Amino acid sequence: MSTILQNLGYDSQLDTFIQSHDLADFEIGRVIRESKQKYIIKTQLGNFNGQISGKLMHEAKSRADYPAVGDWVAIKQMEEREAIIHEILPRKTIIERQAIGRFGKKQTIAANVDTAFVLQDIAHDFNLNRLDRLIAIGFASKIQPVVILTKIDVEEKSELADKAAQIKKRFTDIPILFLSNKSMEGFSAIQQLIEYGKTYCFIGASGAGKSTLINNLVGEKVMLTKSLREKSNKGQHTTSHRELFILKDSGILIDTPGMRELGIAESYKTLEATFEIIFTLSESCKYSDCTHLIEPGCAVRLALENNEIDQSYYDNFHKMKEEQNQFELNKKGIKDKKMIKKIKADSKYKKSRR
Ligand SMILES: Nc1nc2c(ncn2[C@@H]2O[C@H](COP(=O)(O)OP(=O)(O)OP(=O)(O)O)[C@@H](O)[C@H]2O)c(=O)[nH]1
Ligand SMILES: [Mg+2]
Ligand SMILES: [Zn+2]
Repeated sequence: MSTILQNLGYDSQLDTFIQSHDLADFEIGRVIRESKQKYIIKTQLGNFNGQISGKLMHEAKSRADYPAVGDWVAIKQMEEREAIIHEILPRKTIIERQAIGRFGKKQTIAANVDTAFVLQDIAHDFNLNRLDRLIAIGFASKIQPVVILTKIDVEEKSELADKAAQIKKRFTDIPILFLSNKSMEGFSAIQQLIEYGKTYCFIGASGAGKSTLINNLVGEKVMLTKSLREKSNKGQHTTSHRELFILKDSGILIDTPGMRELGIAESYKTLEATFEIIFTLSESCKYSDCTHLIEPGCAVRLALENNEIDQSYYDNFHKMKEEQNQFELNKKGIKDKKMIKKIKADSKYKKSRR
C-alpha cells in the first residue's frame, strides 16, 4: 500500500475490493474537490482533473451515482493532468440531504466520512432546530456526529453553560466540544480527536467557522474565510465548493459550504435516532399508535408539561416528521409518475406493433 494513498485514508477494506476486482488497468485516487461537476482527484501520481466517463453518466440514475468529494474512484489518465473517472468504488458512508426545492431528490455532500463535525456558532446564531437537522444528517448517514460550539470567546460564560445544557438535554449521547478560533481555547481537544486515516466532514450554517477551523488545523490558509472577503461579498456564503484536505500524520478533513436550508430526506429510523428521547417516552403512551398530538395518556405531552423536554424540541419533532411523510409521499409520487410513463410507453409500443 502506498503511503500517499494511506494518508488519504486508503484501508484494507478498499484494498481487498481492488485486489478482487479487475482494476489493474486503472489508477486509484480520491476525489478531493468538486465544483459544478468538475473533479480533482489525488493519486500516487499527483492530482488530476477528472471527468466522468460516458458510461458512468449514462448509467447514473440519480445524483448519488455521481462522484462526490471523499469518493474513491478508478481513473484512466488521458493527457498530462486530465483523467476520466470510470468507476466509483463502494462507499463506506455517504452524507446526503434532501435537495432544496426539488422534493424527493437527494444531494450528496460527501462520501466515505467517519465523523461529522457539526459546527454551531454559539454567540450569534444559536439555533437548536438547525442543530436537530444537522445531527439528523449525521445519523441518517450512520456517521457519528460531534457538536462543536464555536465563538466561545464572544459569549458570556453563564450563557455558554446554559446553551450547552439545552443541547445536552436533547442529545444524551453526542459529544459536545467548545471552541474559540480566536483564543484557540478548546482547539487542542479537537486536534487530539482526529485520528490518522479517518475522514471528518465539517457541516453547519454559513459563518459557523468551519473554514477557519480547517485553516487552523492545516496550519495554513487553505480556505477563504469571511473576514478576507467580507466587504466584497455581503451576505454570501464564503465557501462555495467542497474540498478535502490531508493533515500531516493525521486525519482527512472535508470543508463544505454553509447550509442555508436543511431538508432531511431520511427514513423514520433517522427520526428515531434524532428524537431518541421522544421515542423512548412513547413506549409509555397509552396508545401504541399515539401521535403525541391529542391523545389522552400521552407520555410525551406529559413530559412537555413537566418541562422534561423543551417545546422547541417537541415542535421540531412534529415538523420533521411531517417533512419526512411528505418526502415519502413525493418519492412515491415520482415512482407513480415513472410507472404511468412506462405504461403509456408500453401501450404505444404495443399499438405500433399492431
Ligand atoms: N470571534 C470568533 N470569530 C470566529 C470564530 N470562528 C470563526 N470566526 C469568524 O467567523 C467568520 C466566519 O468564519 P468562516 O470560517 O468563514 O465560516 P464558515 O463556516 O466556513 O462559513 P461558510 O463558508 O460561509 O459556510 C470569520 O470572520 C471568522 O474569522 C471564533 O471562534 N471566534
Ligand atoms: Mg467556509
Ligand atoms: Zn404520545
